[in-house]
Amino acid sequence: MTRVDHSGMANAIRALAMDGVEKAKSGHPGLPMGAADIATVLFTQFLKFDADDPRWPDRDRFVLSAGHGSMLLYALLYLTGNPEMTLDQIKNFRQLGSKTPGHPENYETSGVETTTGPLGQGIATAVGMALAEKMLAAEFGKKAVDHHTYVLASDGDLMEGVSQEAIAMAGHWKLNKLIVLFDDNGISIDGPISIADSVDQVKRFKSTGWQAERIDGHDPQAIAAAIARAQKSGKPSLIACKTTIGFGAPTRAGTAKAHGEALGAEELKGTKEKLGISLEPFSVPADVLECWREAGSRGAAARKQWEARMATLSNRKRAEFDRRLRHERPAALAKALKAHKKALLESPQNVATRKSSELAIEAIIPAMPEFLAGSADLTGSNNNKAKSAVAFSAKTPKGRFIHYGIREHGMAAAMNGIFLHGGFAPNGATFLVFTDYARPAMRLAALMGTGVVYVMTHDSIGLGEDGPTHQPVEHLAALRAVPNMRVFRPCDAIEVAECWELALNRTDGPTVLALTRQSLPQLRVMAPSDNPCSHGAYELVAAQGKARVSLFASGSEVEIAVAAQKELAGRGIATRVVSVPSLELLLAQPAERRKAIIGAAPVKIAIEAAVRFGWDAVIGPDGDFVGMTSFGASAPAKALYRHFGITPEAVVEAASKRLSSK
Ligand SMILES: Cc1ncc(C[n+]2csc(CCOP(=O)(O)OP(=O)(O)O)c2C)c(N)n1
Repeated sequence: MTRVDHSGMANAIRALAMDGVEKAKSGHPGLPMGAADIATVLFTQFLKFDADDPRWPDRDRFVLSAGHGSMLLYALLYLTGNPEMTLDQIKNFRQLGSKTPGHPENYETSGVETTTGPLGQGIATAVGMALAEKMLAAEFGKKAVDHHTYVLASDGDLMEGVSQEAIAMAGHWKLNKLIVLFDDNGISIDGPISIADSVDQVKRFKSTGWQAERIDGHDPQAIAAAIARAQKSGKPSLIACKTTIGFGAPTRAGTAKAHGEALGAEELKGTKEKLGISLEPFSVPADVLECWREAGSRGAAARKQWEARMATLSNRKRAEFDRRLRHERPAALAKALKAHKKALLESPQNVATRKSSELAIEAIIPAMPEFLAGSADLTGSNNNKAKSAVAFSAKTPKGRFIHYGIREHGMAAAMNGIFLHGGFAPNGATFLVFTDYARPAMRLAALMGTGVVYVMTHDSIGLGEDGPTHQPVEHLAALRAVPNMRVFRPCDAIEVAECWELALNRTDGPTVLALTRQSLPQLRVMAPSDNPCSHGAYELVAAQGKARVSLFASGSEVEIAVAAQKELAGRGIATRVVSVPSLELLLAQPAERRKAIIGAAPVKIAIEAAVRFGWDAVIGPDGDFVGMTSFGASAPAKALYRHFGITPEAVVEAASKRLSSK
């Protein structure tokens, strides 16, 4: 550093963090104050970024995994000159509508790569980003893709279980461009972490296939030397940076008191005096700001060089790269699915929907090179690996199927990172019941709006013998309750193709495809270009005459509804069947359409091999529900459907009872 020394620059971060938290009267000053030296070295000497163009595709990614330390990131964005991060935004920390929310939100603030806050998510998401970088570089070459992913992680990040899943994958895949800076301050909310943890993080990471070392996190030379070593490593790197939380605070430094509350006027004054910072709130000396702004524009040259390199690619390759990064789907996708549906109509497939999904994937893959499937060790059961798909590995980075291992949570978090990085449309698979193991990352997907697809097979008691531990009953309702999560439970091969199409074209939020283990008949005899699943539900079988009964069902229970409809019609009771591949999408339709689909039949019955929760919105509190009220049991599927009374006979009986009491 020339005119301004390192500590002057680091202190600018500390000052803004302290003042921002003080004004908001809430927030976390301790981490930004402790990690300011690490961040200063990283941003001024290593991070490849251009503050003027925060979305430049070949920028290095920086993930603040310890999202509670958000003021660190906001201070860096302001100091380096991100056009949207003004000083007023810093002053509005944690206020409604500001670009400085309590925890970093990727959809609120340019320059924030991913939402963080739930500890462990950031580092796990970053693994997905580094994976996407490696795969995209293998496909488009280093001219186009050659950047690092840096993470700042805290004790809490490394204590969370998902971090183990994530680092194990990164080590196994040799994601050597992933560099984690561990803010090793030994303090969490309850006090010193020694009260709850005695893991040697350096040994832990080393045993997981990482390069790992310990340094003094307040020594700029040591930080720089360690990052330089990490950049040369053939493995992902952990740099455990010993720091003092709340660095500089006279009484709170090094204590849990520095973690998550404003310092208060006296402590703040004392800190500023100790560090030689102006007492004027939100003031950054002009020469310090100038140096920071230089750091912010340092990457402009690298960006221009990248643009020059991109200009040497063929027009076709360049256009494809841009399309992929924009998450724009290829024109060939719609054509491929249209042909696939036509073939299904000509030659119906009475197979499990997981198998129909495999058939759809086989049709999709040649049309969509960004399709990136994976499974948490259930590949043969989830049916989402195309025959042609090669497994990804450190040695085969062009492989487009990912064996995530038995790591549902790590898989879901990595998928977020893959999508956020850009260039791929990730889908990941396990059993529906194990969405419980992936939920925190699925929730973040919905919050951030990542267009990922979860291929969730074995979606009910219909999976049979594995029993209640494996049979989801509450999961559909739970997933439907997540805002911006789309849940599809298709009933046959045509609906599966339609739902895949909707899922892949949804790039602003995640989609769950709930698929069966057991075979189902192909019920659909038409595949109109206006995809009926796009409304969430549609009339599959019309009533003969004015309907007295409407049957609503999803997935495997549509077959039951159709059988009941036949029986009721035979008895002269006009009955219609409404297939409901997506309950929440139906409920989100404009009122007129929703009313038309739900209809006005006096008797409404819903059938789903799951709990009733949510269905009242369609059938009303007095409508009949044929489904589950308890956990399942271990037995063949047919026996279970009989045992739990989810049968055409039960539906017919419920309808008859209702009609006789009308
Ligand atoms: C999954 C999850 N659990 C709990 C919390 C609440 N929380 C916020 S910070 C924190 C721990 C703070 O310790 P550390 O990670 O070492 O951060 P530091 O004290 O160094 O700022 C906790 C428990 C959270 N954000 N995410």
